[in-house]
Amino acid sequence: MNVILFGPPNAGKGTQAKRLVNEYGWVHLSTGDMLRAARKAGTELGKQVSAIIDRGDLVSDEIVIALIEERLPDAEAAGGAIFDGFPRTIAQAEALDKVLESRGKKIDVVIRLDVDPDELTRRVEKRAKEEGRPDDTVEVFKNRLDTYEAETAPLIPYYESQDKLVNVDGMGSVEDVAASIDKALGR
Ligand code: B4P
Repeated sequence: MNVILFGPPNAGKGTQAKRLVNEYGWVHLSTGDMLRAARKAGTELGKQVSAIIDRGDLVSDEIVIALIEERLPDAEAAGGAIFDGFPRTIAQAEALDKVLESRGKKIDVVIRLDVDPDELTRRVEKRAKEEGRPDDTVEVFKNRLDTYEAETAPLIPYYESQDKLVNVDGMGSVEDVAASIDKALGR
């Protein structure tokens, strides 16, 4: 099973991905986590992307596609993957389709978490207190939301045309959203 968790910044993709991975044993492929880990480890890649992440801009397609490709064998061994925060552009989606096809795989379902902008802003403020991520300021969040609308929202018609998009209400509690995702996955 290959599942994409899709939605605006702070919609709860990472929160739900972690739960699905614990429950079903799939591999969690979060490009955000991979980039933050590279920064923490002080690698060349980490240095290259640090300022981009802090501004709330997108890292280049080439970088994130390479990060994902590297982890696909692990996902195949585990019997599935949760793509969290990837793809974020049409170019990333096309590259993912192509690389999966070359391995005899495909995306099965795209879960879109629907959360209104006021709630997204409340979650930024909450996570800023809990985790202190440098990109969790209201100003950076506004840039991230604009970037989402311009670069990532075009993936909605892309996956609709493949008949893979399922909309899930992301406004409820973490447990309610989890139950809706399970239903969408037929679990
Ligand atoms: P990500 O790490 O993907 O960050 P995110 O969109 O903020 O998080 P998410 O939706 O997972 O929210 P979470 O569960 O944490 O990206 C960070 C940066 O990396 C990007 O800006 C970009 O620079 C770069 N990047 C990553 N992928 C890229 C790509 N493919 N291409 C280019 N650049 C890329 O939840 C947020 C908060 O809400 C938490 O505090 C959580 O506790 C809370 N919450 C969750 N669910 C809730 C619920 N139901 N009710 C109340 N609160 C909830």
